[in-house]
Amino acid sequence: MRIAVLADIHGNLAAFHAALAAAKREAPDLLVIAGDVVNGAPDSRACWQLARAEADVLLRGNHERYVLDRGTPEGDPRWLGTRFRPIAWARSEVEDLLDELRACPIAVPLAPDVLLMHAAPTDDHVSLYPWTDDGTLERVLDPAPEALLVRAHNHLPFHRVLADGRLLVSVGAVGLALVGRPEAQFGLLTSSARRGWTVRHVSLPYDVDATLARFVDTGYLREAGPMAHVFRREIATGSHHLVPFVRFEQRWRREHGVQGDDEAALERALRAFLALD
Ligand SMILES: [Mn+2]
Repeated sequence: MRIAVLADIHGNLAAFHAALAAAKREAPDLLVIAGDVVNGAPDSRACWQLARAEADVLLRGNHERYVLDRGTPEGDPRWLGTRFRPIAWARSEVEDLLDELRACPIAVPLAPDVLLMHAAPTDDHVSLYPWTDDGTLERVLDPAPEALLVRAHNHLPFHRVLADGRLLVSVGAVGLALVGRPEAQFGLLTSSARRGWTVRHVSLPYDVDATLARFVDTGYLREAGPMAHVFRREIATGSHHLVPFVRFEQRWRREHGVQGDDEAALERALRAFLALD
């Protein structure tokens, strides 16, 4: 059996097209998409519709939750502010598709011995890394008895045999690679009687300029403000910008005595941040 696992598309349609074409060339028995299809790059709607059409199994991730919860009692009221305008954009893209997003699970068994998750069996947001300690892995993954646990979420392709012999596979990101270069990544799982489950982490070039142009052409860059610039730069470089910027901004605000959530302050922080690059 062969399973292609795509995830973390984040509205990046050019990367999604490239990963889909490469995955289909492998003629997998199942093509599955493990969440975070929306938010980041501007094409949340096109990506969601393509995911729904192409995936044998479709999960939602924490970014689908952000979009679903925005402006509802479940949503964090702070998220109505300037820095979360990309989520407002993504929500407006899929406003008539919210029931579809809501209907997707965060984890689902693919076969008797395989569990597909966005991040963890009962949590769409927990971070697991190659260096995460055994105790944390055991606690987070304990509810899952399957021999093969497949997840995404951290945009970092790795796999690891757990202390109890289960195989944990974390696939890379289709649309927001964070390995130091822009590329589309997905995972290819193969089972054989002789070797059991094995994984191949695939990465391939895609039309990055096409995605960067969409930020301008759609009006997203103007509409969603400074945080859209941060996403754009993350895609252009294939490296962490969002989390480092948020940390930088907190420190910068303290040092400059800046209060409030206005766009001008956020833009000044962004200019200061990018000057450090
Ligand atoms: Mn995620």
